[in-house]
Amino acid sequence: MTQARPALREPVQPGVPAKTLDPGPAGTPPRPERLLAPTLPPGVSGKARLKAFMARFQSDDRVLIVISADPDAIAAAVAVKRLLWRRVGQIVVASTNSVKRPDNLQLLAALGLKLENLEGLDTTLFTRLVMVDSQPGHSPLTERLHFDVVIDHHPLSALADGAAPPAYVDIRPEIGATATIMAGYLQAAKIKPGQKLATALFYAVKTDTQNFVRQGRLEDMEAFRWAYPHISHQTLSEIEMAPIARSSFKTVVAGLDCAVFHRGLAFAFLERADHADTLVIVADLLMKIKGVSRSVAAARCEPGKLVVIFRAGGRRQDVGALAARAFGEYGSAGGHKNMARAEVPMENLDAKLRNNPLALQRFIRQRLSGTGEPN
Ligand SMILES: [Mn+2]
Repeated sequence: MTQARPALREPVQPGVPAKTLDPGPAGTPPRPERLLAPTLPPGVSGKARLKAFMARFQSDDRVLIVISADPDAIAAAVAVKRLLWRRVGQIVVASTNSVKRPDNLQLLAALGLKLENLEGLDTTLFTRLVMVDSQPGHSPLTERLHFDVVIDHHPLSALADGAAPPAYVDIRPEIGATATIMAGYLQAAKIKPGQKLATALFYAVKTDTQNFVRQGRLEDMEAFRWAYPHISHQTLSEIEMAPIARSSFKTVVAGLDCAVFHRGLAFAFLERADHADTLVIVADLLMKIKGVSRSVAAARCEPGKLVVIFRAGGRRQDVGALAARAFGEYGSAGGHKNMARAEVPMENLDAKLRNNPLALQRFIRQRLSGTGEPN
C-alpha cells in the first residue's frame, strides 16, 4: 500500500514547508503519524455535536477563530461566531493568509467581517482557539498552537510532534463544504440564519462543491436548500461578479495571453505574479475556454516562492494527486481532484532555475508531463 499523503486544503496556506507533506527522503520509513481523530462517533446526532461543541466554551472566554481565508472558511467562521454570540466574552477571526481574490474581499465586505492576520497576533491573549475549514498541521503558523476545537472537511492530517490533540474535533471529509457542517450546528441550535450568514453559507457550499460538480452530497444540498430562503440575491451577485483589482488586471491579461494549449491542457507561465490569488483567476478563466479540461497557471510570487495553480473539470481527473506527484518533493503540494496548488520556496530549487525564467518554465512542464499523467 502506498503511503497516504496528507491532502492539502485548497487554497494551501502560504509557506507550508515540505516536511508537512513529504513523508521523508526516499528509502527512509515514514515516522508513525498521529492523525487528528474525530472526538464523536460518525453517526451521532447534530444535537450531540452541538452540545459537545458548546461545552468547550465559558461566558468569559476570549475566542480566536483561525482560518485560511476562502469563502468556505469565512462562512464557517461567521457561523461559529453566530453560535457563540452572547455566550463568550470576545471573538476574533484571524487568517493565516492574506486575502486578494475579489470574491473573498467582496464576501468579507458584505459580512462586515474584520479579519486579523494570524502572523504577529499574540495568541496567548485568547483562552480558546478554534480552527474551521483547515487543520493545525496545514500551516507552520498553526501546527504548534493548541486548538480546543477543529471543525473541517479535509482529509485527516497529522498532528505535529508534541502538539496536544484538540478537545473537540469534528472532521468529516465526505462532506463538500465546512459550511454544510456548520449549517448542521446552526440547525441543531434552532438558529435561523440572518441574511448575511445565509448568503455566506450558500456561497460557500456553491464554491466548495463547484456547483455540486465536485463532492456535492445530500448534506450539502440540504444545507444549500436550508440557506436559500434567507439569502440576499443582490449580495450574492455582488460577490460572484466581484471586480478584479486593477493592480491584478495586468497579471490576469498577461496570464491569459501567454497560455499555451495542448490536448485539453491550458498552461500559463508568468515570470512574476502579484499574488497567488491572481493565478487562481487565470486558471479559472482558462477553464472557460472550449476544449480545455485542465488548466495550470504558474508564476513566481512574493515572498520568493513558485506558485502553481491547478484546475480540472469533470470527475475523472485528479489534479490534487498530480500536484503532489509533480511538486511534493520540493514544497507543499496537493488539494482536491478538481482544484489543487503547489507552493515551492525558490530556495528549494536549483540556482539555475531561480535566475532563469525559461529554465523554470521548462522545469514546471517537465514535472507536469514526467509524472505519469497522460497529456
Ligand atoms: Mn472548505
